[in-house]
Amino acid sequence: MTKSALQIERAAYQPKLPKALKGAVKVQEGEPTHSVADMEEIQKLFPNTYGMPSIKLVEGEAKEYPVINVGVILSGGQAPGGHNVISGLFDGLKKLNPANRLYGFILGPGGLVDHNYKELTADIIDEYRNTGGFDIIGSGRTKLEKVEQFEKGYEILKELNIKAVVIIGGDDSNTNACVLAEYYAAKNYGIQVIGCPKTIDGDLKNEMIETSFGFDTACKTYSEMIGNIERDCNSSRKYWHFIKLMGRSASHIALECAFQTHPNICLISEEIESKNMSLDDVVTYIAQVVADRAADGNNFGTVLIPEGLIEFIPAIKKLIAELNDFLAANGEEFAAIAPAKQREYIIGKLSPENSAVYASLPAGVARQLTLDRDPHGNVQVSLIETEKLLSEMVAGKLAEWKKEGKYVGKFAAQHHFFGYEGRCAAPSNFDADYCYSLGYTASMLIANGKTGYMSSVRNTTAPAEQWIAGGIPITEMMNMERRHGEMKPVIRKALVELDGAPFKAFAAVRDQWAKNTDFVYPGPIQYFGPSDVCDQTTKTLQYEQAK
Ligand code: FBP
Repeated sequence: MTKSALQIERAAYQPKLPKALKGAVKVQEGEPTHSVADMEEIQKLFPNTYGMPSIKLVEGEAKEYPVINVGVILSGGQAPGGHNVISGLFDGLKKLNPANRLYGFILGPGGLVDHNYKELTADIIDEYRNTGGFDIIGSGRTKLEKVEQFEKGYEILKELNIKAVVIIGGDDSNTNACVLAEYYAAKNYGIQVIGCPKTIDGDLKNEMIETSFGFDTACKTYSEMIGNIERDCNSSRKYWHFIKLMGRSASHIALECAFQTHPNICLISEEIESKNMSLDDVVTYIAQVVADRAADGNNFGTVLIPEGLIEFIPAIKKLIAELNDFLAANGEEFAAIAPAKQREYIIGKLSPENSAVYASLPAGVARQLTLDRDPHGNVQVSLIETEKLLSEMVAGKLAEWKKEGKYVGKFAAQHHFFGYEGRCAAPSNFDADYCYSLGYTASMLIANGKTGYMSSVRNTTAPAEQWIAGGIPITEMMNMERRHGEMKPVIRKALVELDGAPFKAFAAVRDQWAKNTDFVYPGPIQYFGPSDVCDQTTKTLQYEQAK
């Protein structure tokens, strides 16, 4: 692999570890845990892994550990730092016993089922230290839920004498990890399963999981680009830039990028839902800011739009819920309908209320809502061009206001979607350290015989030395939700909390950002230089931890 000068320098970076992980480690158990909701159902579904205590890793006495083979899987969307989770896991395993071996399953959970794997040796690991991407073994979205899949996986685990599997993934993938851990425990197969919290979306977090890895780097990468756009925008003063940002459901990425760049508008899906706003309300809000700025002579600005917005507009959310159930039951019949007739077909099948909402949507968006779901049953919101939908509707509203004499300005829009641009960026120092620590922690949970746990590293706004490593039972994060038309146990997504410190801080300043041009241009992530430039965590984490 040809490397850039930065990659060569960066390869030598030694990620920081919490103090407790630097030497021999022992487990300190906390109180038994309960699921966040639906306790009875979750306990019934996970009799072997429910109620386990949370775990803290503390300094212990050196001891000998038997040789163990471990498998690792990268699951779901890419997130900066995945390679460091694997290098931390590898280094931890080798420290426990140099004869330990690590196998990577290729292209996600499918690799386990299809027996597609490779051994990850020191030479391979060294090539990937502190790099972005998941290309060391690739990733995939295969959902592990069927007994045949678990059994196929077990065949290869037995063959390779693998006693533990680490699944690096988001909420859906860690749900898979939990189901797999429970199955192998119930069968007494002697296979441990440990999860690691990954996703740029930032929605896999709770009391014990402060942040998912990749959120830090992805937000900094998007913020650099938003800052560049803002500077361009403030230089030519002739465009409104509509910027959609990844984050399937939650608006954490948009909110964090807003803190870093001070756009004129940042929509927060969770607020739109709680205020029961219609699409027209959202359009009116944006158009009003555009009109107010135009009145001050400013025919330019920036709007940040969370990717999942459309699903949070209550009327559209109801429509999607009915569409999900309908398509889960009638997918084949729908697929057989000629594309030109599909809209009409759906209108005829939905309840009157949802049918009316569906009929009111622009054709492109209506079509996108019926496209294939991902393997977890989610609408693929990254395919819906909300940024164009909104800017077209704002243009329409402004044209009406112009006729009525309520608006005197010029409106020209540019569109952007930042998602894939940030998912494989070289990890920031924070993500490099955090991921390495998560992987290293996973090795220690394995060595201590744990299964059904997620690797956890806390106190992350303090210097890495003071981070607290441990494990949280995955069942603690679970509740029951409707998926593919059925109630399923899943990890509860952490959405933006409207009474949380980050949102409140944003709400207090957004009107000033709307009126004034207070753009911030954060520039690129820095890997070498002063600590207050290179080691800053996200503002979201700073607000959350300050409470
Ligand atoms: P994960 O939840 O698996 O981390 O993926 C999140 C994400 O990056 C979303 O932000 C986005 O909506 C989605 O993946 C895109 O999926 P795909 O990579 O399959 O296009």
